Amino acid sequence: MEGKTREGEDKIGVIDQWKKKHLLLYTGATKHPFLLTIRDGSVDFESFKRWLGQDYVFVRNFVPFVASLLIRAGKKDDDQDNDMEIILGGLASLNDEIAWFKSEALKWDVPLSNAVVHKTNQDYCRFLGRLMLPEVDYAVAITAFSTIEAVYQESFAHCLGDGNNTPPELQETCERWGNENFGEYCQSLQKIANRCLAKASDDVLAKAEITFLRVLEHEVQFWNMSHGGT
Ligand code: HMH
Repeated sequence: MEGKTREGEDKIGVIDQWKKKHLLLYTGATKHPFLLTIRDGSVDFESFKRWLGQDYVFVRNFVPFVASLLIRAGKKDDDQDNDMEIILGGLASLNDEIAWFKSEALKWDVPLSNAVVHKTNQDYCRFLGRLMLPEVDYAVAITAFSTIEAVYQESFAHCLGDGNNTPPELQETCERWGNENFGEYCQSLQKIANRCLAKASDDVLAKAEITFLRVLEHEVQFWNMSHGGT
């Protein structure tokens, strides 16, 4: 079925199918015990500070990855779907995010320069680097991008949901990724991914599914690292 649109899969979308199929892992990434402590207020602030310092490093590696997608979106001759505008918006919000990390780190007394980069984080950043290689299909890289953003959106939105007891100091963090605008942006990314995957060959589709799973595993590891310092 090379190059052929997958009939009947358009309604739910490939990404949502994979979320269902791999629900246990998806839930592990989006309702991780670390996030549940932020939600119920029992969070260890040392863990939060560890997350903050490491995530700053991650985001600095994430920017070139997103920039590589912007370049690829600009080269596509069938970009009638505004991929460029959506990815550019993502880069703009990453610009804000880096500034936010810097001011938040000052507040929490977390050193950002010369910080030791945890092995878990290094592995995740290397994974991002590999996704920038020219042989990686746009559909595969966009799937990773969409999933990376969605995990944070769902994780932090859950901390803001009914019955939460999030510490006031962490409210802003949760809103950064849990807010409605960020949710809509994630929906747009998922739409791009679904559109690419609907047109993808079986081979690319299989690679994208593995990449989806790898992202979830890296996200779980990242939370584990923050939570327990493992
Ligand atoms: C580890 N995953 C990680 N950090 C982030 N900032 C995001 C996803 C979302 O941008």
